[in-house]
Amino acid sequence: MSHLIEVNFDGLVGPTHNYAGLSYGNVASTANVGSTSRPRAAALQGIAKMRRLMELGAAQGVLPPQERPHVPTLRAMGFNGDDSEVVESAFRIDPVLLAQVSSASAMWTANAATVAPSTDTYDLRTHLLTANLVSMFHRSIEHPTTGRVLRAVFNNPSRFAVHAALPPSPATGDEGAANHTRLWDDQTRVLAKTSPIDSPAFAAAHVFVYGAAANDKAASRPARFPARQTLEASRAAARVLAIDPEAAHTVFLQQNPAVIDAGVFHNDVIAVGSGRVLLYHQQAFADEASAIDTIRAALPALVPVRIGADEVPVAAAVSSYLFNSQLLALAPDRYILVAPLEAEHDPRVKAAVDRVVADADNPIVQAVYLDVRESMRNGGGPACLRLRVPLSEGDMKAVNPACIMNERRLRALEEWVMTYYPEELTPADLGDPTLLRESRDALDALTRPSLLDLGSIYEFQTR
Ligand code: SUG
Repeated sequence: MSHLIEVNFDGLVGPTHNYAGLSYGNVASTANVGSTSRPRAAALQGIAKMRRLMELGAAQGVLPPQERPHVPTLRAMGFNGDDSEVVESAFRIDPVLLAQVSSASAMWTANAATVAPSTDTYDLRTHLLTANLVSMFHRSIEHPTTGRVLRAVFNNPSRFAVHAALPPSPATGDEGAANHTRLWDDQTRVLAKTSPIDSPAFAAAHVFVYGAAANDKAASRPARFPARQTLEASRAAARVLAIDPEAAHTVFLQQNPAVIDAGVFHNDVIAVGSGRVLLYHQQAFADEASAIDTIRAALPALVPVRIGADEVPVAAAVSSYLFNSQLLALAPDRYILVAPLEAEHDPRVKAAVDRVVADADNPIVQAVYLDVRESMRNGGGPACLRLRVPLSEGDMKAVNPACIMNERRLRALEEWVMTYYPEELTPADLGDPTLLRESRDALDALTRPSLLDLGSIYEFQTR
């Protein structure tokens, strides 16, 4: 049994949550472009999800939204005047740019960073690598603030190393934990590592899944949609996280290029793993048999749970987001799958989940379905909304306590949402400087000691 507690840090949906069709290759984002969004409902759905996870026995943290519209980016793109003028003229002259700097995309914290816990690293610290998200402009502007947020939450450098994003380039696209799965044998008691000079002693496997090897021009790659995670970035991530990329417990697997072209823009849209279980679709990997063999060599206790293409076609996996579920390894014989409502509503998908829950050869004993519809309409399911950070008891004490949730804090966040969030947003609303002012008021209140106690993490707070 591991002595780590896995804390899910969910991203709070921001007040400018909208559907701008910004993510080419993300089917839901493209399909819902221009429709009216409901930021208040979106944020409340996110908070209700956190409450439900806590009821199931999971530890829950939170990460704040980002300043949107992001005026510093508009200025860098040549818009001048006071902040209201900057927003108004961007709306008139380049509404696509304004939409890009207005997205609440930081809510999908599975893309915020990649994490290696203190048991697995050379220096006994928890390492977090901020993701550069270079493949989509609207997401590439997140990482400087994300870095400040992570430093304000994991604010003890003797326990946590928060790394700046990898240098941005087409060959170094890094999308964070959405393409990284840590598996461990939860049936074995693991002793804490005591010396920083030991090799990482923990019996955990780190599975990095990449879309393409960018520098190998002969390698296979998707034909239609971008491969957002590169092998080069995954290997660099392992080095930065202080786990050995050459060691047997660190594996790099190629995603099946055909499923990227079918709308699987991250591995967490086609596979989810936790503890010793990997739930995956038959077509998730470029080479299924060798992928499973490689992971088993890294973690002999592996329990692969395979969903066949005849049971759930890839298109149904994408529309239902079955694999974007959270898999909670609550005890060696008690795993719970937390899936989006859309998975319950597709009869084939629901039947596959029922089959997995009934099967005695895996420890998944229950499925819970959640309504995160506002996020789903932009291609973000339950697993996208959370960053997993496994923490020892000592690490846990070093985390900014205001960001660890309890019922009182959830209620305070709900009140805050009700005070500041618009009920509805249309594309035209993004050009209204009132939205900018109200969003800043909301974020300023959120960073205060009475809520998340983060200090000044936004540019508007330090200018
Ligand atoms: O990067 N959607 C996000 C969804 C991220 C989901 N995350 C994981 N699978 N881990 C993206 O494509 C859409 C925004 C818009 O179109 O308005 C967007 O950014």
